[in-house]
Amino acid sequence: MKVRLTEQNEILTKLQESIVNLDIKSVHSACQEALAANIPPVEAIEKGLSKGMRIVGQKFESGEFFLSELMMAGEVMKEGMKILEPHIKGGGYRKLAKIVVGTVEGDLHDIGKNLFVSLAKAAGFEVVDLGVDVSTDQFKKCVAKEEPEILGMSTLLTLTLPTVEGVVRALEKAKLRNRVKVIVGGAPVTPQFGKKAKVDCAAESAVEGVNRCLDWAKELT
Ligand code: B1M
Repeated sequence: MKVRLTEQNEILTKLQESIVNLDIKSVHSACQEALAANIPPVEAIEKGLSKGMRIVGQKFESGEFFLSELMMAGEVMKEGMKILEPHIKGGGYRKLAKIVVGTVEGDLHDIGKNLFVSLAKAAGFEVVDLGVDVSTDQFKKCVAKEEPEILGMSTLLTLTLPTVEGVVRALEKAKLRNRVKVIVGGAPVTPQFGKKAKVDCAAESAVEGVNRCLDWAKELT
């Protein structure tokens, strides 16, 4: 058992390092190793790849990495997700509820949002993914048209946090706010921000976010 755990930790470290080293070849092999060692794909993403991304972020902040490295890290992460995501198990499509989701205006980060989408689909939700750089008006119009039970927003930039509050205000103004639960996630999102923005959930991770959506779906039935 001890050996097994050590082996799994080594694979998680390999996943992390493949991101930090911007190494596509090694992310491919480390993801395959993770699957062969029965590491749950979400764990491989959260404890391996995402950890590497946080280190890349720190290197960017300290000036060791530049924008080109940040972009490359995004590509390496996406390669890894391509291998791991099809193995995320769930109940399959059951139309538990409909979720409209997107990354807010001014923000092009989509890896965390895409993870949320994959997990939500695997859990049985119907998902309308609006992509990145979604304007307040697009969110509002889509909520009016699609009538989802849940609206999800992702934001990775401190600068775009106020945009989330703007979307909530726009929903209130259009008398749509009471029709949807609103969930927000992303690196700068905190429970305090969630309260300020008047959202129903400020999720720390995609797993936590989807679990919250599952709780809401149960309340609906
Ligand atoms: Co950018 N970037 N980036 N970047 N980038 C960050 C976010 C940053 C923290 C790096 C840093 O300086 N330390 C910093 C933001 C600082 C801040 O505002 N506080 C930053 C910056 C500054 C920038 C630019 C401004 C750089 C520049 O141009 N000078 C620029 C902005 C472009 C724009 O959006 N307008 C920029 C660009 C980019 C790339 C395009 C090169 C690339 C993104 C590629 C892509 O997404 N397709 C990129 C990357 C890769 C990063 C880091 C390194 C990694 C982000 C990531 O994918 N993480 C990031 C560093 C960091 O986050 N610490 C950084 C992995 C992913 C799984 O995690 O998205 O956080 P994350 O999702 C998590 C949770 O947040 C949560 O679940 C996931 C885990 O389960 N979650 C949700 C997210 N959305 C959710 C939604 C939910 C629920 C949970 O419900 C709906």
